[in-house]
Amino acid sequence: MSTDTPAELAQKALSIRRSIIAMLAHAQSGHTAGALGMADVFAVLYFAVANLDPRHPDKEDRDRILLSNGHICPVLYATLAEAGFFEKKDLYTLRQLDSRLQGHPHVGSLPGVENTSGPLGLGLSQACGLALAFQRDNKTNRVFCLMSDAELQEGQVWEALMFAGKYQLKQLTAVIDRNDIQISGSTNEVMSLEPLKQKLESFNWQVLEVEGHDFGQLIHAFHAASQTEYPTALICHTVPGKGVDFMENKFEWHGKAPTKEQAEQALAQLEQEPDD
Ligand SMILES: Cc1ncc(C[n+]2csc(CCOP(=O)(O)OP(=O)(O)O)c2C)c(N)n1
Ligand SMILES: [Mg+2]
Repeated sequence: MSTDTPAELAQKALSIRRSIIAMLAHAQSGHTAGALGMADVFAVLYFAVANLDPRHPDKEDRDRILLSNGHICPVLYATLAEAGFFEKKDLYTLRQLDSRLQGHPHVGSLPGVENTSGPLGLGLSQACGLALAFQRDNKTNRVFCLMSDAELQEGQVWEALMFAGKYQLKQLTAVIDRNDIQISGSTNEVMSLEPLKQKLESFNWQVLEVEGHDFGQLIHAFHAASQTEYPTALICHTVPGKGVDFMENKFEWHGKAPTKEQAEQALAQLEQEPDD
């Protein structure tokens, strides 16, 4: 959308994290850890990488950002509001009956929402379809598919990986939140994914690994993804609950919203300017 500096991106991410806490505390339900953990990746993707225009959310040449792990939609909604796709006050309708901001996103409900998700494992197949269509139409639109790590335990993901490798869907970037948590514990313990990089490479993907809170690394990796003949998997090592000390790296915050008191503590911690 623009070319914000790392310091500006850090400010955007901080604001996104504050919105996530505020909306979840207001709703008193929803998913906190993954949403906070991916705020930096979302800031980079929406504000420094993707071709999008919030005033023209349906413009044809836009890049497509799909959220496959729909449960972290508070970070999607907060980012879209931050970018001006809709008003920030609407964030307080999260999970209300008839709201446009449901607990899992559905396409057509809100400007900027490109796919329906909730059942894990489907988004990469949706993204493959879009990327193949762009390839066949000789269009340059990029397709980004945001995914979680435990989602890779779904068989359909590997069918999509195989498909993208076969058709060399170079416009496709899978952005994997490698936070090593899922509902019931550590992803590595519940069902290990390793060696993940080698597995993805063996499906004919370019695989890049980055620290998911390092704006420079993220910008560089998204650029590298645009320079290859292969689909790219971007493994982002993130800290679930990032920015709030009592939430960080705790799988218990996967699907829990903060109480009013916890939200106040969290917002106090999210006031300082992040180091960059
Ligand atoms: C097909 C399917 N099975 C089960 C679920 C229930 N579920 C929601 S999130 C989740 C896994 C959480 O792990 P991860 O996706 O890594 O999310 P994180 O905690 O890192 O945000 C599960 C099993 C689902 N949404 N879809
Ligand atoms: Mg996870």
